[in-house]
Amino acid sequence: TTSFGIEEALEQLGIKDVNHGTSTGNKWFPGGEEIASYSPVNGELIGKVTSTTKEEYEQVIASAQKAFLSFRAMPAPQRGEIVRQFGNKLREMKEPLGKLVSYEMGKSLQEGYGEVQEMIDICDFAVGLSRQLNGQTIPSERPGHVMREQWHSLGIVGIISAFNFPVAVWAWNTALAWVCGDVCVWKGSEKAPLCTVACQNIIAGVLKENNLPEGISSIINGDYKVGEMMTTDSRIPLISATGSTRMGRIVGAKVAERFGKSLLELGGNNAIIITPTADLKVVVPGAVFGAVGTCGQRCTSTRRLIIHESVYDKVRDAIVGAYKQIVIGNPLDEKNHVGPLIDKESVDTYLKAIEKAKAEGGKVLVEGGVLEGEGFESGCYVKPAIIEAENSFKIVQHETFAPILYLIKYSGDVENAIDMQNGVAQGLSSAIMTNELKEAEKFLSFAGSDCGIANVNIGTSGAEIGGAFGGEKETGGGRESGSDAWKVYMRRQTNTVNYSDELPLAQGIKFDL
Ligand code: UN1
Repeated sequence: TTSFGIEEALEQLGIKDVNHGTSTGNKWFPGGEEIASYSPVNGELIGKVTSTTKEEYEQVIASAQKAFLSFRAMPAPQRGEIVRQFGNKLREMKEPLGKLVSYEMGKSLQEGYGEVQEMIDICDFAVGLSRQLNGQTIPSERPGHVMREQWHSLGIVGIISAFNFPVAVWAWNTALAWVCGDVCVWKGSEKAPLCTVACQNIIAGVLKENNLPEGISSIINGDYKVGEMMTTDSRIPLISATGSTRMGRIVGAKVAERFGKSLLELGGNNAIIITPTADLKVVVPGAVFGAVGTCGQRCTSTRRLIIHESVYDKVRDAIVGAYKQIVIGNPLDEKNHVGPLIDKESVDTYLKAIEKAKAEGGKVLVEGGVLEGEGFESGCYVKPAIIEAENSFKIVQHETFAPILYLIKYSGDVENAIDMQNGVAQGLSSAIMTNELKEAEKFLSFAGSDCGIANVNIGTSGAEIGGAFGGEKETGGGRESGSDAWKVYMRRQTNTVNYSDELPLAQGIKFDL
């Protein structure tokens, strides 16, 4: 731990050996059971976080309900000013927070910094948005009447996030929710609980400097039972949940049962279609970063390459060749491209997936396996694998959160590739590599990719915050981040005002007394 400035980063972020895992801002609650956080980088204990008790949860919600009443009354641009200050604090803390992300979660330091950069970017976006929460005016069919639409603050937003983006997903939700006048309760991943505490420390400073009450930003910690307190709680009008399809299916049903809104950001099974005119200079880095970046643990990770038979051998050889250049090791060391998987359970899932692919007839082109020896003591470092497969294999249809890339051949027209691309249960991200205008436009048309994200000549991962982020089918249908994703954090109200002396009814209905 002493190397790479980790001790220093933990100190700057206010992380202790045992941290309280429940907070309403500047107030912290002692909590119950401890959750230990071990680094997948070296297997060392980083610290512990106490989990939230039922009584503490009740206090958190009471505090959030109270804060909402004053926060929603604050003009939106003033709330934007708070988010602006938050973004500035993140700029100051980019280095320690990026390091903690890398150390606790295992992604490369560059990607750790990139994740904090996404937080900064969404803050900037939200500041501008705080002056643009515009409604529409609508022509009324009745004389002397006006219609308009207003966007009002929604209330408490419950955020459930995953280990793979342990800080950015929180910011995508909170930065928008706060300018919208909502208050947030966040349950971060129990696999990266120190990231949650570090983020809360950062926002707590901003809230204190502005004399804002407790309850605007709260964190809770624990396993799924703590998450369930939120999903079944009708005091929380919106639950934004990022994670597996398995989790989303449960969360979505629980929230729907009480008529809450949910924003679901679930699994992907993202493919790149590589056509005969694809430019290898673009294909290789796009596909390789997509497949091995974050050790294959992004929901946007590239899982499948659908390659035209006429260029198959050439593309395969180039990708296999590029895999030979990949350096695996401590993600804090910037000479390494790929760090560890999050934990041994993930390693197990990865190994099993390779076995399943082989059993179904897959041909291994780049051998996987677990790395051992010096520097790999945590047991979480694996080799990115490439397997030649069929789209119909059960394992190919499944999202394995690990660096396994399936190569699939297509023949004939691009429509055949699009069918394969769409022929999975998930619908998050997709891409086509082509210099043919017609192929690109077909891919982007209504009859093309069925995903929430469809790219041309770039890979499937690494989306900018300015666009709406999310996907269809088993990905859950939610959209967060840019575009008009803010609308889900507000309630829409339609107003009709009569400024005439008569009371004409809509649809021309006569009702004479
Ligand atoms: C995720 O993996 O949960 O597009 C989010 C990307 C990142 C976000 C990924 N901007 O890869």
